[in-house]
Amino acid sequence: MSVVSYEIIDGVGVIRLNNPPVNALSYALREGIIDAVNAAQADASRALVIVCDGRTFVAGADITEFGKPAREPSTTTVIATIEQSAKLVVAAIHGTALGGGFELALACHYRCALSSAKVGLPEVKLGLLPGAGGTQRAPRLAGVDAALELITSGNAISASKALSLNLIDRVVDDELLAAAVSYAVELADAGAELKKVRDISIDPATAPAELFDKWRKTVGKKARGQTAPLLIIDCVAAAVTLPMDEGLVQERAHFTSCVSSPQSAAMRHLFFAERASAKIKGLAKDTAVREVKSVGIIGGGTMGGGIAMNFANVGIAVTILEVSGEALQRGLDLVRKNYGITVSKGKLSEQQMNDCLALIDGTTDYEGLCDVDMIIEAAFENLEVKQQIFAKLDAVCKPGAILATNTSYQDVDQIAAATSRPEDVVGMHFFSPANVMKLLEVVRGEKSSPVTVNTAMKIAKTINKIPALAGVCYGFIGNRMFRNYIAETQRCLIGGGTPEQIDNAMQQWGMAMGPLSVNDLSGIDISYAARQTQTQEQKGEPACYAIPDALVEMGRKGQKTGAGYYRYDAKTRAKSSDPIAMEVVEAMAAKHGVERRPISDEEIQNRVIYALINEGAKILEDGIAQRPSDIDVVFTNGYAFPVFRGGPMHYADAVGIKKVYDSICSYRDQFGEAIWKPSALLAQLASEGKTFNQWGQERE
Ligand code: 3H9
Repeated sequence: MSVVSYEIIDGVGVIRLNNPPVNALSYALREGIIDAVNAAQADASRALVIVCDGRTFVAGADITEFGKPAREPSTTTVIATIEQSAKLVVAAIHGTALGGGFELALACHYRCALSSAKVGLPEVKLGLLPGAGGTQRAPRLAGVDAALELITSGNAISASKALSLNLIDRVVDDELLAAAVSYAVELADAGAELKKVRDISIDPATAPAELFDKWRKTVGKKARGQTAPLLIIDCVAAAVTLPMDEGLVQERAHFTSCVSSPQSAAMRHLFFAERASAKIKGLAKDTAVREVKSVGIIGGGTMGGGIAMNFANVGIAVTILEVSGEALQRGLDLVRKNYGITVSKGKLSEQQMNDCLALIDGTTDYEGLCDVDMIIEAAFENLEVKQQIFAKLDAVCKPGAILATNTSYQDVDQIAAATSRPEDVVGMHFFSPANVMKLLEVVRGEKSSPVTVNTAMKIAKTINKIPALAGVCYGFIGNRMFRNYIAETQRCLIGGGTPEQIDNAMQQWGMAMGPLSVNDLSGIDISYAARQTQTQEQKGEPACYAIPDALVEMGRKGQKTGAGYYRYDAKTRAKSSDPIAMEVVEAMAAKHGVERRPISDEEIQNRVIYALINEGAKILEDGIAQRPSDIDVVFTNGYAFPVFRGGPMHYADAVGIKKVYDSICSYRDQFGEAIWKPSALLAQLASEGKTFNQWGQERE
């Protein structure tokens, strides 16, 4: 079937696009649109409507075509053809008009949308900028400030918001095609002009230099290290000062440089990785998904409360179980407080907050959970405690209820063994703050049934999380790797670095915060407490935890005590370096026989990131992660790994596997095999000249 069809309805030529799943502007669609618009010029139609079949209006350029040789007609040619049509063209938008799709709509003379539709220019999330006129047309319609918000955030906006910004002209509630056709008839009857956005000029007084400076500062902070956002600002500035065609030339030049940049390659990799990670390899197509209409949460602490919010936000009823009425009240109060903060930021209405709160209930009795469809245990991180809880759940929960644990380290199989139905048990590991962080690590136990795992993976999408499937091991994917990241940070610290140097080096590299500042923020005492229950093997070598142990034992638990690796001002929380912390570092180095030496920023960056990569490769060898790209999804969505580096495994591919492997071998020679044992998979790929990506593709 052709991807573009054409018929005349009530005198209006309807160009219908049908390129599943999201009507991406692939070659066939581009060619079809041009042919249809050109052919319609000579027929009896009075005006044209462009409408899409399926779930959405055009969702943008076909991302799979980037990096391949360009093929005419380009999206730019499609857009020029539409804009130059001698017959008036109306875009009829449903679903999401995104990127090149919204740019196509902006080239139409009028735009009509369903009230449920959304529009946006998300290219920045792919390390790109709108390359088909978006940076020139959006500010001409919406003004510079609103356009910069739209394009630098990449977030889609509702039809009503777009209407208020002049980005669309009419919003309708249903019957989109009929409404768009009658809109076109109405415009044709009135002899309406062919409104071309390019003809609008922007009053320079509305776009002073200070406005652009403000945006450069904001974007420089929010998207530190990324190239595209700053180029977007340059393009929008050009829309103010240059004629349209010159602005388009500048936009195209910047777009072209972004498309071929390593940053965009990394972010496009993540786009597909995030979709792949939701798929369970080898799962039979007809595997059922259990319905989840109600959820029980064990534990109303920060984690339990955050998890509860995810479900209430999408209309799923939640019952929180706590050990006492007092603890329960504290938990419910915390949830209320968190919603209140969201309301005060204007991100939620009072009504929406009340609707969510009405869905969250509490109990202190396990019997209160006898009817729920899914239980997520978020209790104290201790195997025995969790086993006791699961034995109780086994006794009260209805058959078929999914029994999930939010454990970050404990053995899911041993937890499942406390029940008579291990097939219903699964790990669902949320990341803190659980109502914000996008990642959900789903842990498949030895006996978890396909239906149980499938349900856990599917519910992730319902609650707007990105799932990644992991097998059972200490720390699963994320924390197993993160332990190596932290351990190497500690080796760099005790071996010669300072907290400032290490944090700056890692921040420069792209991490949102340096590892030691993160530790101060979350509390050094948390991992200290965890270590008290760990075996020596789990703890690793003493040099890796001697410094944090000493700091905690001095009462320096991080920001909450005003001191940790740094000192914090009691009022402003401003951070400053602290000679006492350095005394601890030096004393611990002496105690553990480590000779401190100057260490370069590059060495810190390489050692810390290569430690992650080496462990990631071992995780693949062990079959704990399904694919290399899943590891990238885990790290970028759960650990603030910079998206423009694409995740640890993509980064290894970008650096070159051989180079990473050789460096790891040299660290092994320097620091010993107990710490730096190169992964066998890494060695294999290095000798075969293959990337992780190729290795993963071969196994799909
Ligand atoms: C651009 O437009 C540049 C222009 O400025 C310049 C041009 C010169 N291409 O997300 P889903 C696939 S840049 C190719 O699960 P949903 C996706 O991989 C582009 N494939 O569905 C998945 O495949 P699979 C700017 C695409 O309903 C399947 O479609 N546009 C594209 O949850 C379903 O996707 C964007 O960045 C694409 N553009 O969400 C929008 N989009 O089934 C990107 C999707 O094999 N797309 N696929 O895993 C989206 O944000 C979401 O897909 C959307 C639907 C919201 C549309």
